[in-house]
Amino acid sequence: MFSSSEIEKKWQAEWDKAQCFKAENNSARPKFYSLDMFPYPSGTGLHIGHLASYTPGEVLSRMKRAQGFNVLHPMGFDAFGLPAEQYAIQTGVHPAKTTEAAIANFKRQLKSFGYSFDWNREVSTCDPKYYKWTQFIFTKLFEKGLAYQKEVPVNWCPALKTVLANEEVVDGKSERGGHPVIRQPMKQWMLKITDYADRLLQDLDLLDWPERTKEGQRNWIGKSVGANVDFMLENLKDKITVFTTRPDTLFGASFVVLAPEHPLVSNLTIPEQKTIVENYQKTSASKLEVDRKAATTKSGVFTGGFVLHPLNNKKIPVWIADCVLMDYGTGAIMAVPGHDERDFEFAEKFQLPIVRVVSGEGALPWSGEGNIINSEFLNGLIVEKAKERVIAELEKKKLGTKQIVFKLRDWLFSRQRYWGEPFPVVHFEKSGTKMLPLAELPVVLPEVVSYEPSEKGEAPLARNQDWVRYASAASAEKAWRETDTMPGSAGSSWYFLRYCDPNNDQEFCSMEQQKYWMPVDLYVGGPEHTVGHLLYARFWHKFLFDLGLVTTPEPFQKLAHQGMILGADGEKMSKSRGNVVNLDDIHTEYGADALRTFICFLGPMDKDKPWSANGIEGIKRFFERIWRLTCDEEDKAHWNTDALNEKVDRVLNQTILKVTADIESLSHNTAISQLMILVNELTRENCRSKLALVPLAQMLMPFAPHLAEELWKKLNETGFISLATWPKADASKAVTDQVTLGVQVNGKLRGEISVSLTETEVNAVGLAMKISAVNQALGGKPAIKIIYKAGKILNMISAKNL
Ligand code: ANZ
Repeated sequence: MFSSSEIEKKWQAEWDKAQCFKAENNSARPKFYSLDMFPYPSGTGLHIGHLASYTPGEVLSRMKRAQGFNVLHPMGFDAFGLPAEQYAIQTGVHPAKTTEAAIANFKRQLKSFGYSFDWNREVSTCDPKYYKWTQFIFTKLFEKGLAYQKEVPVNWCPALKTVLANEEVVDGKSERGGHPVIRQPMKQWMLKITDYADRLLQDLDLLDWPERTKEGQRNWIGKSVGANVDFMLENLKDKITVFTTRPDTLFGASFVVLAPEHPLVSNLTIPEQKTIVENYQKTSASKLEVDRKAATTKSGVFTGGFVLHPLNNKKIPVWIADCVLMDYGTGAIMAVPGHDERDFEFAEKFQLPIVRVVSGEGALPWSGEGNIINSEFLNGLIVEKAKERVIAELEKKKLGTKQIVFKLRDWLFSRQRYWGEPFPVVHFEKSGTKMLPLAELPVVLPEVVSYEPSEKGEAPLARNQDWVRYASAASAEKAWRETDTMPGSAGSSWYFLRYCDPNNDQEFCSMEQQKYWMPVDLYVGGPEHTVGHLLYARFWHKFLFDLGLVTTPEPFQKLAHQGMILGADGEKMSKSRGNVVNLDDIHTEYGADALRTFICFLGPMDKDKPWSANGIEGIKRFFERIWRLTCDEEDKAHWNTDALNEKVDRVLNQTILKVTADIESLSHNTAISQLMILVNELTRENCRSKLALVPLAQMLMPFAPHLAEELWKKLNETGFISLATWPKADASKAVTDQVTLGVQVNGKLRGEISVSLTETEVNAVGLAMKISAVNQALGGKPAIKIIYKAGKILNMISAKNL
């Protein structure tokens, strides 16, 4: 028997030596760009989830290479991040050191699984040669007005001493570590992703992505079509503008609600209500936005002030409530309790009027279709028509306009951390904030004495005053460098471009290389990146596209997600549950090929699947059977060159067709099942012909490349199986004249027979009678009438039924 550890090492060294997986620039061959989400190189090394993520793209890459494509299958490291920094804070070891060691370990591990990555193109986001270009892209964003600084209430985590993005906060706690997070105003760098909201939404239609992922981005971008409507204050000077998606219900508006931070609150509040209002404002300021959105019980207070309804001038009371968010729409709403559930609850609680303005079968609050009632000139119209009509009227009176609003917020882009890209920014005492020119990039991350932010939340870089003070020959003006760093998602927003041209020191990626390699043909990674990385990368790409710096409007043409590998108990793997599978142990026990193949065989790639030790044993036995077809007990080759019999030839051709199509559609589990059918057939027919064993080994290659190379050798083939031309099926040989025919007795299905399309009636009936259910239904007697059409129908009628 072959020893997996021996053959793994041997072939990995040979592939390396021959540079089998090197992607060629300037090739005349068609390209295939297969991308995986690059890992954060954590100190704990690779786990089985990484394998689940990297194996699908690997299998397809290997087949594409064999099919003659010039395959770009790169790997790199998303190397800035919190764990290395936290470790540095605890131990004083520079994060660059721990990161370097972790990368070396990851690389060794990835290689040990036989992945066909082109390591010549490795990138690491913490490498100054790489982040020079991350900084460059930032300077472009600033030049185009898409990067700006703003005092914003941010999610501040006192324990981590850093600001977190909304996506990094789960239920009011930090995603990493679960520490409490509070709201606090701070000056931050922001990126105007909102300028791209419409295009990010529309271009989703161009992409071959899972529908749920597109839907996730659509909801996150959250486009709402409606109207801004003005309600004048009683002084007739100021006005409150509300945003509503239901202008048709304007006559049902019985009160107006402002966000507690709304600038007109103090204006409207009457002296008697002042203390109540101010206290309410204080409590809501301390709350997180997520909590305000999720609050189940409605709270709010009356300002004592009133506004005028824009169409009938009725007086309407103005309230404040923290369920109205200041940074959505206009920070003010008209409440229509008859047709909005939240407003209904609010009106019931505070005993405010509830008016029905849309007819319909259901009770209030009614959000369905209907005709407008109690609404003057709108009466009788359906909802859609009434929306148009009311907007036209408001526009005429200059009291409202059609309005489109997005949920998407600008991207909070600065962190008060050490281990990230420094900004290419200098603040001049008089002339303001400026970007450094490309010639002064990269701004290399300076050394610091302590990696911890100060108690005030000042970034660690601020402690290296020598570095902070900026001196230039060009100007004597006092100037300071920016001391915040960029978030983790900066470097990962463009790394796929760098792989196309990793050593270019003039440009982040030449147009020539992009024209050939982009867009990515298959991107595989976890669904958890839907509204983070996958949206940010699309935004940067569109921005660069507008500058004429990239060749495609979208970076990732096709996207697939891998499911999770669960513990054997069907639960998520976790240390506390004790159901974690140790990758090193199973690698030693079963080998890389068995692991790769088993991961593919577990089930559909996008589903979560439990680990099973029995299952992987089954894969090992499957390998042994293939080995035995090729070699004898002494591991000597014992194949022949006999012609294939018709049946074997048919199954072989069927297998080539199915495996090729299944790998293409990432249906790897069914491809492996078909290979098992072929192996069964060869075993049953005792077929050891090279004519079948060679294509079998080739189809095994994407899954189990080391074993496949070994078989290739045993079959006396030359070169690498990894590079050999993919087998072609003869489709005419794959068709079978066998059909499965249902057998009916008195019109009721009782069994099935497998017959040729031209089978005679006598033979078909003979076969049918061997089925005991058929025999029983006929009462053990011959049928007295038979309806038979070859390949179509067999119905036998018993005596009683005539
Ligand atoms: C009146 C109305 C009547 C509304 C009705 C809805 C139903 P989406 O679809 O999520 O965009 N709204 C507007 N700005 C808000 C803010 N800053 N904070 C909280 N709620 C806000 O929701 C739009 C609707 O949410 C708007 O339409 C408004 O309530 C409310 F039968 O106006 B509607």
